Amino acid sequence: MISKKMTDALNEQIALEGYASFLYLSMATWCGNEGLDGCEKFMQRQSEEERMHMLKIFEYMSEVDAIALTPAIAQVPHQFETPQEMFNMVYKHEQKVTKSIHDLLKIAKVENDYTTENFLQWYIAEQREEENLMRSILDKIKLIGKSPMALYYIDKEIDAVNTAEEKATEA
Ligand code: OFO
Repeated sequence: MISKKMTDALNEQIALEGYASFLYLSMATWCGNEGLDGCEKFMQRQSEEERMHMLKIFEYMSEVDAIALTPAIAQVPHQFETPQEMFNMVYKHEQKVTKSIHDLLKIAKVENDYTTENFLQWYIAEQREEENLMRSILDKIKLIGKSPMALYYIDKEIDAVNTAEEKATEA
């Protein structure tokens, strides 16, 4: 059994992951409308992953006899200026999630809640990977610059990330 404080904090994390899933779905849709098919596919997969992160907490809470709450999701933005602005927003959101996971870990440590501490380790590693991925995408976008062909090349680069991730999943 976990504490009431930890239960509430995990429910907040569920809401954050759920928001990320909807935000990334909205971004995927925007990309699709802009003809950025590689980015659309990438953001769809990110959205699915966030849903999976949310569901993992549901499962964990059920295992430790705590009640997980299906969150109300605030309206997400639907319009983005450029892929760069959009990926910047993703990176910021991932940093927010990382901080929130670290805060959960602090609670677990204070409460000697070793079970939750162990559960959170997966998220710590995941956030490190995600932040690194978003940073490398932003670096590439910066390198490509603002030529008339920039959007085309950005989309091609993101599609190469899709292919690499698909291969990694298959392996
Ligand atoms: Fe689940 O927020 Fe990152 O990946």
